[in-house]
Amino acid sequence: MRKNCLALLIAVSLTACQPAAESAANAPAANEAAASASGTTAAAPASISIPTQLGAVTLTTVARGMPNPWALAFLPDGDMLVTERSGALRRVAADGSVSEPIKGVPAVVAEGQGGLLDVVVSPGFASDGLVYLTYAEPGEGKLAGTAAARGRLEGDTLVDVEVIFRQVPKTDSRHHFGSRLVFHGEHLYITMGDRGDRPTAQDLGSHMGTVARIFPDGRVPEDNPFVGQEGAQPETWSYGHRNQQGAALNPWTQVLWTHEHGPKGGDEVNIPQAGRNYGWPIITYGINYSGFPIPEAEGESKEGLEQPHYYWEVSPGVSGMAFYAHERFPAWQRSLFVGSLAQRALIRLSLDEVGNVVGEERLLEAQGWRIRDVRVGPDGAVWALTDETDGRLLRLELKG
Ligand SMILES: [Ca+2]
Repeated sequence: MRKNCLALLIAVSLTACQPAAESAANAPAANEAAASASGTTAAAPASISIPTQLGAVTLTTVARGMPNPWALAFLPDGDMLVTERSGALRRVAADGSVSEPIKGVPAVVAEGQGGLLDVVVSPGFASDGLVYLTYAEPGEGKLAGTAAARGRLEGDTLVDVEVIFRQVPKTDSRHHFGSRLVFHGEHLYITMGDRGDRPTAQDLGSHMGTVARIFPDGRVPEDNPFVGQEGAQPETWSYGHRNQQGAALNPWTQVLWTHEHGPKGGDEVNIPQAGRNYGWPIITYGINYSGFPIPEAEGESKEGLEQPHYYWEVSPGVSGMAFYAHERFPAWQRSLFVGSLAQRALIRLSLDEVGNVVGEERLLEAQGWRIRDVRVGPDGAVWALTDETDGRLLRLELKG
């Protein structure tokens, strides 16, 4: 008894030394095997049961110890690829073991919000072995810009790496690099941010604040909306976006959905259509972090500018996006999962049959983790990454 009290006392005093969110994050993990900070790790997966609106969910920490993981992708052999913002691309096995960094990954500017960002595997990966990445690419001096590259994964190395897209111009900002990659038929979408320079989101001569649409080898589709327009970038599909860190193809309509960070308030879900202007910074539901209005803002709506499909008055700080269309958990059908960095939760939006948002639920609030990415795996589970120094790969499975 006395020993138990002493152990409890030590546990409480240790907890008290940590920030509130960290201690909340650590609480359910007390019985987990410790994981090393990097390199090859095989922590025994630890599961807990958490209550949700649709019943209990089994939450498993499959891997941890990855610093600030940014994106994950599933390989046909059951492994996953995970990017870390600092520049490492790792292979994570189903048992949670984490590989050394894969060689051949392009150099990145890992400063501010920059670094190694999204990863997706080619729809034809089984035969072409191609892996696609976005990242903050270094330029001359202090310049950096979002770029996309692809390479063939051979063992623990990316070979024949080629840059397929470069956001122009590069700037010395370390903000709002975006970005996500989404395959759609023969095309590839790339979502970006305004690089913290608001007016550029309205400048068709830059890729700032755009969704780009290219072929996977970097060629520009002739039917892109601004092809042939003088002074416009031909890759641009839509513009007037602020910072897009989430995108996915709606599996029921086969149309691209994206989300973007608002300023203080006004995070949005958009359904970007060819050539349309999504308004930033002319229209917004947010204000500056200073508490003052956005200088360029004229209000919440304006003729010729698109309204968001959905928006949050208080910003969750959205990152990662995944539709749920897998047959394994019917109760999750018609859900759209979105990670929240600022409000430290996994958001589940309920969609009706035409895609309107008819409900919103917050999962993982008790854990208090910043959620950077969310995907639905081939197993029908929902997978997520936490944006922490001791980043976790999570698996969520609905019971019953
Ligand atoms: Ca907008």
